[in-house]
Amino acid sequence: MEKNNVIVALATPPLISALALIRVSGDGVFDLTEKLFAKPLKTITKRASYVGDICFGGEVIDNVVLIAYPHPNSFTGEDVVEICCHGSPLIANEIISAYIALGARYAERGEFSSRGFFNGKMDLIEAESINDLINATTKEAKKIAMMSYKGQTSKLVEPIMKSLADLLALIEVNIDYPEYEDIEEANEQTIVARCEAIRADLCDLIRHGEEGKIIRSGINIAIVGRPNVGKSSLLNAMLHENKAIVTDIPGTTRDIVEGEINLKGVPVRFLDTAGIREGTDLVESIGVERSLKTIEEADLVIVVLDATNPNTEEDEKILERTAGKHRIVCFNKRDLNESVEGVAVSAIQGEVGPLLDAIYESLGLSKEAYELPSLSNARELGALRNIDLLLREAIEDSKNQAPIDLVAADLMSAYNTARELVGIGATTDLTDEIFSRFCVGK
Ligand SMILES: Nc1nc2c(ncn2[C@@H]2O[C@H](COP(=O)(O)OP(=O)(O)OP(=O)(O)O)[C@@H](O)[C@H]2O)c(=O)[nH]1
Ligand SMILES: [Mg+2]
Repeated sequence: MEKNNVIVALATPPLISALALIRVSGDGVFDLTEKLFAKPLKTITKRASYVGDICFGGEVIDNVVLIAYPHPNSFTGEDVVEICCHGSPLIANEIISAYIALGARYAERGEFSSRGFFNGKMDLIEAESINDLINATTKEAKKIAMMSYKGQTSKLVEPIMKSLADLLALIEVNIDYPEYEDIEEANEQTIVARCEAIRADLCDLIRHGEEGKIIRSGINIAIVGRPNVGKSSLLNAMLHENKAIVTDIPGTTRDIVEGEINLKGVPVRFLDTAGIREGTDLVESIGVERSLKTIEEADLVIVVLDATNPNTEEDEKILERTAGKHRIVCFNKRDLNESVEGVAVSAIQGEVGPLLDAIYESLGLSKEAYELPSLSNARELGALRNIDLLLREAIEDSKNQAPIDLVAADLMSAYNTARELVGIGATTDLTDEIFSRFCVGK
């Protein structure tokens, strides 16, 4: 990405709508804009808004609202212009083309946010949260993303960074001034105790992060069982929609049928699968293969049994196959057998509450998970786990009387990982990877 040159992009979808927003940012954006919009922007010192015509090649393109943000008080930290025009893709294109004709270029994905990050307007966690904010599908996921956007999540990393820096400083002083008696000795006991204390905080962060991840991204649940136990009926009952075909013919479902619900703020995606049995026709056996693959990939498996006949050989096989998975065994058709014990439901009567409760309970979410900021995306959780791994190595090395330099090297890597987590000293490979997941205009 070239730095500082003027970039332009449509920030709203390219559809007919009431209004559209175009963003332009970079050194010289006010110069370019003055060629299209007859207001003196170069002299402004504070954010200002105008109403007027955008003209190019002697023609009026549109009458717009234009907001000018002089640097550094803008989203990117550069001079920025936002143009709110009528929501016609044609008008938006003409304005963007005029800028490009004057020397601007079309922005790459996430380039506005990336510039904001490199200009110190936000750290990496805050920048990533913009994507989470836009992609959140539940109120709860949005709330967690907003906490990150407001910088509360980044603050979680500060105590870890500080404890690591303190420990590194202590080791350094001990190496440099071994003769000093009035400084704490960096012996095995001190190092192990301090590393364990940091690990305890890290483990809390990882636990909260995993809970946050569930609230943010939800979970995938496979509904499996032998044919005709009522898997598709169960899916329909939970979705309150006749999404999957239901018949009394075994082997009705051949492909995966998906549906999503919001379960107390958690996006839960159900995958209804083909009934698992042997010796069927080609299409059905491909369906069965897909069912088995879905079991492997799901976060949680619901094994559906028929309450009137829950112990067939096929049932046993499915129970065996799913034994190692996070699973819930659910008895359907309770209306035909009231005495069945365990998680029992009647899809046909729409009585699926016990199953939904069991699903929610199995997630093990604490109340605070909805209220507290958390480091919950894959990159953040990966970094936390790496720091923990490095700390465990430092503890091991320390206990094995390894040279102090080796212990310090582990701790230094842990410290750098924590810094990179918030974006300090982040490599451009990492930032390119992150910002490329954004949309253009963001
Ligand atoms: N009495 C009763 N019948 C049910 C219930 N749930 C489903 N059924 C009936 O069981 C039959 C099979 O239902 P499906 O939902 O198609 O079963 P499935 O497990 O998806 O079957 P396959 O797709 O063939 O694997 C249909 O006749 C349903 O009406 C229930 O709770 N009670
Ligand atoms: Mg079915």
